[in-house]
Amino acid sequence: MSFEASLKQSPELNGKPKHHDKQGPRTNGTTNAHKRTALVKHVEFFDRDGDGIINPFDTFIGFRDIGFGAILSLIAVVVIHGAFSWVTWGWIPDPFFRLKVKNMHRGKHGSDSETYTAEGDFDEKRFTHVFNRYTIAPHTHMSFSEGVRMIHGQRNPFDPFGWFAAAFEWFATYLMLWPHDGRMSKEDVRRVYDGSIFYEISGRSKPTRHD
Ligand SMILES: [Ca+2]
Repeated sequence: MSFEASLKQSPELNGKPKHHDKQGPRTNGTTNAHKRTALVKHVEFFDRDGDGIINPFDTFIGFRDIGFGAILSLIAVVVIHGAFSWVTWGWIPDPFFRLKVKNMHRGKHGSDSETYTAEGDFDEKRFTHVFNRYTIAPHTHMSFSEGVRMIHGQRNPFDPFGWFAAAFEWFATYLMLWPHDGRMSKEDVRRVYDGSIFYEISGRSKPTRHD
């Protein structure tokens, strides 16, 4: 939801985010089996039976559970499974447009905030940097128009898919949170990244999995 290129000009964060600051080196682009990334936790909410696979109906139910209407939930299914099934599934595309949780980091697209690293970890420093850049002091909340400026500012050139995906994720986040004063709190946005807010909104209990 991603939910964000002027930042590329930032001297502090010029180039790729530092992925290995805290977690140590990774050997390749696959998810570490012993550590669930923020991105995995974000999408696990939709994998109701915990088998690591999300089918389109799971996504529909998940969106309904976090407050979206039937039509918007259906649009989300088409967008998410249409865009990401083939990148997460493997060499042969899945005819049922299912998603594999462990490969969701392959769906990371351009023009986003780069708060998720390439491996799907949450980059706290990056998150705060982006949030502070597009919000007014004391940088505790983000308004709708600030979010729009962020999406606009984070665009990579010639990346229409990324533009669309980032806008889709951001608008979905705003719609889900639907803040009464029109301003999303930083903490709520952070909890979207690791999916914890999905459980709160839906009233669903969190599965007992080891972090
Ligand atoms: Ca499943």
